[in-house]
Amino acid sequence: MTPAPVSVRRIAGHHQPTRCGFSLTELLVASSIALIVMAAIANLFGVFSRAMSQSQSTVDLSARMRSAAWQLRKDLSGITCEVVPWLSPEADSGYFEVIEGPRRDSIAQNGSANLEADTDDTLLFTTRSLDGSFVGRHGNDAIESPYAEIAWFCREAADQPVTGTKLYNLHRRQFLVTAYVGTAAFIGNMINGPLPNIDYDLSLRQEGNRLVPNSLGDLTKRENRFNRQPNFPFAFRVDGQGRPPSNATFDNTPRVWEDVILTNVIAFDVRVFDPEARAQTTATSTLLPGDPGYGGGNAGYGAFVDLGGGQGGKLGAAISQKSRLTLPTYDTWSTHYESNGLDEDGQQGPDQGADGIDNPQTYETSPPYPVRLDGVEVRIRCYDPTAKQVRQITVRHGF
Ligand SMILES: [Ca+2]
Ligand SMILES: [Ca+2]
Ligand SMILES: [Ca+2]
Ligand SMILES: [Ca+2]
Repeated sequence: MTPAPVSVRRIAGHHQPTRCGFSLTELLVASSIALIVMAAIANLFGVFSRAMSQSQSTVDLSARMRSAAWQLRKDLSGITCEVVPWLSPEADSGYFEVIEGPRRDSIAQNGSANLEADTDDTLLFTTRSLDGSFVGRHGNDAIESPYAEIAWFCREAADQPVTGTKLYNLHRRQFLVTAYVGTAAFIGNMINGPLPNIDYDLSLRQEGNRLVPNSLGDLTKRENRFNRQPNFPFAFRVDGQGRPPSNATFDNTPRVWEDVILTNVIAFDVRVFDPEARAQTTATSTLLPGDPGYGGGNAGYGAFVDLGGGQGGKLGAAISQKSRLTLPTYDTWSTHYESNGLDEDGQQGPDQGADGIDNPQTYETSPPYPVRLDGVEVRIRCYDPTAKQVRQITVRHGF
């Protein structure tokens, strides 16, 4: 069998009309469609990149907050002293101090756009490094010590990226406590009084025109600690806004930012554990002293509270007048005020309590709260202007 021949059909004399281009209408429609598609894609990319940068900034902020909290936990774990007043300088055990500024955590939530809460607390203490030594600068050299005096506090940031919410930088100053004794650099031409010297990461006190390195025992005495006023009770120096002054930081120096451990801070709230403070149970929630809406306790005892916050327990009460301090402060204090030959209370001559009878009632000074401290809680809260989110991390430490 032979295959059937393929028949080819030709249309003779008939030509298809040829097209040389598109009509104007077609072009307009096509380019409009292209524009709409491109706009949609661009929009999609915008959404993606916005979401990306938001989640990235959230991740960054969380990581930075975790790292700051880790440092704070490490510092608190190494505290060199028993947190029980009175401490004797001879015991060479350092100190622990909390200063509660007047701002409260509940301030932020009174229907205000400003999320700034308790940003005026200060935490100061001596600590031992649990992994190796602290390293600091001594001129152009590095020095090391297992001990350091540490200060944590906030200062308003110079640049405010958002309007309506005030952001703070959290500073951590670190001064090595070491038996390193004077070179010529320590004599004569050095810092005077409260100005921190940016070339020396040492805890120093001034004696005449000399700067002398502090031991832990020296730091038990309030007058030798970081950033002090010159007279008893040697309060921590603050500026007109109640903040540590800028010269307590590396701001305005070549070492600016070296002491900033966290930015975008809206709360650095230090609280103390008060075994007598009471929770308040309502129909819907349990409120602790310092929470917005707290109106007095009716439930379990024991809570972290603002010092002097008036919540009923010993640590919520007013500070001892004999401490002569004005801000609620917890301090391990020093026994030497009772035997230093100075008349701190201006009554009955110097050291009237040091008559051989160990009775604190007769002493001329007193720790602001003459009770043991069981623990502290620090709430650090940050605002992320990119993601418009607030994050909080809480560090608790028991003594
Ligand atoms: Ca406060
Ligand atoms: Ca507080
Ligand atoms: Ca005295
Ligand atoms: Ca006296």
